[in-house]
Amino acid sequence: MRNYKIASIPADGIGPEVIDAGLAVLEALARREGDINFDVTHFDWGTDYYKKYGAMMPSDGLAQLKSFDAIYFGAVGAPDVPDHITLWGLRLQICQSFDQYANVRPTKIIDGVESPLRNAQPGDLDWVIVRENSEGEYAGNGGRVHKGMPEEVGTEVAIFTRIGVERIMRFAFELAQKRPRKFLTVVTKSNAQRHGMVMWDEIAAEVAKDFPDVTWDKMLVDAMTVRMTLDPKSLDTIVATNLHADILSDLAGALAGSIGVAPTANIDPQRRFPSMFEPIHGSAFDITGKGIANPVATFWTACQMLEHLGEPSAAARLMRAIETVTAAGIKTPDIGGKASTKEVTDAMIDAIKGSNE
Ligand code: GGG
Repeated sequence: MRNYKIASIPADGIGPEVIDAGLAVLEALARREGDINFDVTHFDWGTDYYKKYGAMMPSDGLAQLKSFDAIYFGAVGAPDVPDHITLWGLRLQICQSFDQYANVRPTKIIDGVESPLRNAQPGDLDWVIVRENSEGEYAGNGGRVHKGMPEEVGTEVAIFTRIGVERIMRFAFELAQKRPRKFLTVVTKSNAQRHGMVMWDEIAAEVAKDFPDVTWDKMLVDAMTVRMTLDPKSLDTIVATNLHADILSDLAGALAGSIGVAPTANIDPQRRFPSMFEPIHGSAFDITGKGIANPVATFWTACQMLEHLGEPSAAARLMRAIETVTAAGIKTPDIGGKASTKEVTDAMIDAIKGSNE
């Protein structure tokens, strides 16, 4: 029996609803596989914890997480606490402290889910966006002086380091190399941002020399939104800065049908720390407690987690179950269905139980 220690942090809003669904499906998957087991520990960290204790997680939180094989994360953010406090206090704290510098965001049109793009079919849009996840616009470098005065100044300084850019570029080229099309698009804004972004372009060209079998091109981020919308088939693997990729991946999720199906993996490729798996979507307080949160992104990120743990066949079984359920029309309202979170989850469990070897 292969045993995996999973830290579950559902956190805020619909996070607990989708993580409950994800854990129920993982349990069914473990039973179906027969030789894997998930040993899950729950952490009640998040905004409710913050309201009680003044911090999003305890001061030894990272030490508590360090020995886990993976972290299964829900969503962070609440309407009554500023977003920069909740985000930096938990999600970014974990990503940055555990040097999860590669954020991997696959997007495709899955069976039974309709893209808002006219005539787009499954296969027409099949991308992986690699988001630099440790620095750039999220370096946390900046400050405010003369608060509230007319002469107030606020700075938010993006930091790009050669080490940071080179390692994400190498990761992206390696990922592109493993995909059938072996094609990478490097996104920057190096016309207007003439320092760090020009360095990105230069490092891309240097790293590309080590990957002669990977074809690559460059796009400015504004033009990239047009290409994603009008020519989705022309893209495959994409690498971009922390902020650019954050924005592009929301667009990608929407073009594939809904942000509710879009997964993300925060990876430490060197495996010094646990990696963290979550839906891209946030806490969605507008639908919290209504029982209609789409759990598909949380199931799909569990596939990413299984691949990271070295369980590709279990990951493939789970992905097949997702597409069986969506193809059968068992879908939440955000992707045009009428099913509840529980009905989708129950259908997933049945699909896993009934799946072939
Ligand atoms: N599950 C993802 C999540 O909770 N995201 C919250 C959020 O606001 N993220 C902002 C960001 O990652 O840039």
